[in-house]
Amino acid sequence: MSTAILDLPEQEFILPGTRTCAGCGLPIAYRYMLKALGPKTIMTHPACCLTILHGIYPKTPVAINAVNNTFASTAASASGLAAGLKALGREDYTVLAMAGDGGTYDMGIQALSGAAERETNFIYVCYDNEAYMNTGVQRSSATPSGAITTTTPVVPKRQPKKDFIRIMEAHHLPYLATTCSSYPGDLYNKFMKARDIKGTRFIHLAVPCPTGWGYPTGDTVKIGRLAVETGVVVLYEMEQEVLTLTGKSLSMARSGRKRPVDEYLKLQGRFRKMSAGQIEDFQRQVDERWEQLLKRAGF
Ligand SMILES: Cc1ncc(C[n+]2csc(CCOP(=O)(O)OP(=O)(O)O)c2C)c(N)n1
Ligand code: SF4
Ligand SMILES: [Mg+2]
Repeated sequence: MSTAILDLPEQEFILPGTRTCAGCGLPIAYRYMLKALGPKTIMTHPACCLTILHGIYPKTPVAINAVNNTFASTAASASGLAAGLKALGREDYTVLAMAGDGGTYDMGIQALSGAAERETNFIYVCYDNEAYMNTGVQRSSATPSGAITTTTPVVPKRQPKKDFIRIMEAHHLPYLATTCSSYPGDLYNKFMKARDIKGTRFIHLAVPCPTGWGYPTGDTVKIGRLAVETGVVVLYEMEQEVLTLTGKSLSMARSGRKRPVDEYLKLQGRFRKMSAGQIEDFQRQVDERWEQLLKRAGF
């Protein structure tokens, strides 16, 4: 069961006044993540919208220690932090590495893969807003097919989203989970669990982005919920490689009810050029993945 909002710790680690766009899904998620991980957290991140959230040195709204690293080196930086804490006998601290989809699916994959295979002790979070948002919405390998970006401006992206979660699964991690900023209780539970496990823990965090996705800033929570309710994003976790559906995805599996993807696509400007055939294809891909996950979760 997801933790109820009223049962979450009251201590805040993000103070009012971040520099993200109005309606951004990222600070919502980050707020609950840090409530779960607590003050004994050292984080490292490359250039991305999270850097914007962290602010300009020497001022920051974030009340934990943070390292700003270079793009391809988030996991290498986290490996260094983990080794340093071990040498100092301070393994009571959690090392959190966090990067966007561009900084993970594309540029960070090599360092992350190496560290994960060596079972290096950190939590790695890929927050996925499905494009290089910070530099003006360029396509990444996480951008779904059918989306318009500034580098796919006329003809929407043709290639499907890279299945990065399956790539991370292939590393035999002690803990892997997916979550979404629209479900703070689900998100909180998963970070609490990840905090108490050793080795490389990987969390894929879906965060809607009004600026890059083209929807009104007040609809971020609704869009994230629709992503899950249509099966575009599936909430699950894997402990020692055993897959369990969680939260809304679990209740959808039990009820057998899933909304059509069109309800999610039609609310976002980035999908406005999709043809009926492309929407059908998108639906088919979502259905296939959903069926595979149901099977693996024992439904
Ligand atoms: C090596 C390198 N290339 C390019 C950049 C420019 N850059 C800064 S942020 C960014 C976008 C990052 O995209 P993503 O990782 O998806 O995070 P988001 O901005 O979407 O939050 C880019 C391309 C950089 N800082 N370093
Ligand atoms: S571009 Fe998107 S992800 Fe980045 S701060 Fe703005 S709303 Fe958030
Ligand atoms: Mg991104």
